[in-house]
Amino acid sequence: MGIAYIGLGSNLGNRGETMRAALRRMAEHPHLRVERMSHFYETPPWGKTDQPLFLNAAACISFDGSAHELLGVLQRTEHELGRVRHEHWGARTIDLDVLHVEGATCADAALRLPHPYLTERAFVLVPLAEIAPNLMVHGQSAAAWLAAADTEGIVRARELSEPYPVELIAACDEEGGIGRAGQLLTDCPEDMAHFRRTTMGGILVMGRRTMESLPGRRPLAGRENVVLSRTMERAEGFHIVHDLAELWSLLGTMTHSMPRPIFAVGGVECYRTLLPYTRRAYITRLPGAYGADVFLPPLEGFALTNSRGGETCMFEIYERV
Ligand code: PH2
Ligand code: MG
Ligand code: MG
Repeated sequence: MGIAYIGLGSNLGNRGETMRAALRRMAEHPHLRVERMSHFYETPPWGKTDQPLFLNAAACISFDGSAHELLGVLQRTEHELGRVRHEHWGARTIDLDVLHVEGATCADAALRLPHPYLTERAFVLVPLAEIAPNLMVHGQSAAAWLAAADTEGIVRARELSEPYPVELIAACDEEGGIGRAGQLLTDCPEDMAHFRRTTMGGILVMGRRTMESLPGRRPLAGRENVVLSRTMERAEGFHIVHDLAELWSLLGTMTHSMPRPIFAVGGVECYRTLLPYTRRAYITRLPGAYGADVFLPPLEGFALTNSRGGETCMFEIYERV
C-alpha cells in the first residue's frame, strides 16, 4: 500500500504512556513501519467540550496491506490498550485514526479517506503539519489548512510526553558485552569521565543489580537516581519505582519542576525495557574482549550519527531513524 498518516489521541488515564504503547505496538507489527512521528500536543477537547484535555500526535507510517487492513490493525491496537467505546466523541484512553493514505480515497461505512474532518480540526492539523507540511489534502497542503485553522489552546505537551523521552548510555567490548558477574567489564577512567560528563544534572534510571553494583551502594552525585525494580522497597538516596507506569509518573513530576535529560544506565533488563522509548544511545566501544555474560540489546532502528576516538576507547552516538 505505501505511505499513510495516522492520528493518535488520548484523554483518559496515563495519556503519554498509552500513546507510546500504541506507537510501540504499531512499530512491532510485521507489515508496518513508523517513518516519522510528531511531538505530542495538548489540545482542548473539540466537539464535546466537557471532557479532559487531549494529547494528540500524528505518525507517518509505511504499511504493506490495504487501507482496511490498516484500519483493522489500528482497531485491534485500540482494543488491546483498553479502549472501550462509550459515547461518540467522548473521552477515550486511545484513539487511532487513519487520516490519509497516499494515492487512496475511500467512502464506505467502515472508512472514509481522507479523514472527513481532517481539514477542519486543528488538533489533527498541528501534529500532521509538523511531520508533513506539504502533504496535499483536498487540493491544499496540510500547512495551508493549518494556517486557516483555529489553534487556540493547543500547545506542545509540557509534561513528560515526548514519544522517545529516554537516552541510553552503555559501554561495550568488542563482543557487544556490557558486564560480567554483575560488574562492569573493566575500569576505564576515560569512559567514567565521559559517563559523568554526559549524565551530570540528569536523571539516571537503573535496574536493581546495577544500583547494588555502585560504589558503597550510594547514588551518583549531581544526578537523580531512580531504580526500576519489581521487588525493591526503598534505598537511601534512590527513588524506587516498580513498573513503567510508576516510572513515567515519577519522571513527569521530576521533569515538570525542572526539565532535564533521562538516561537508561543499565543493566541489560533496564536497557531492554527502555529501548522502545529511547531516542539516542551513547555507546562507548572498549577495545578487547572480556568474556562478558550480558550483552547490549541490538539497537534496531538506530543509525550511527557521531563517532569520536578517545585515548583508550571510542565514543559513538546513535539516533533513532
Ligand atoms: N477526538 C475526538 C473528538 N474531540 N478533541 C481533541 N482535542 N482531540 C481529539 O483527538 C478528539 C477531540 C473524536 O475522535
Ligand atoms: Mg478521532
Ligand atoms: Mg477514531
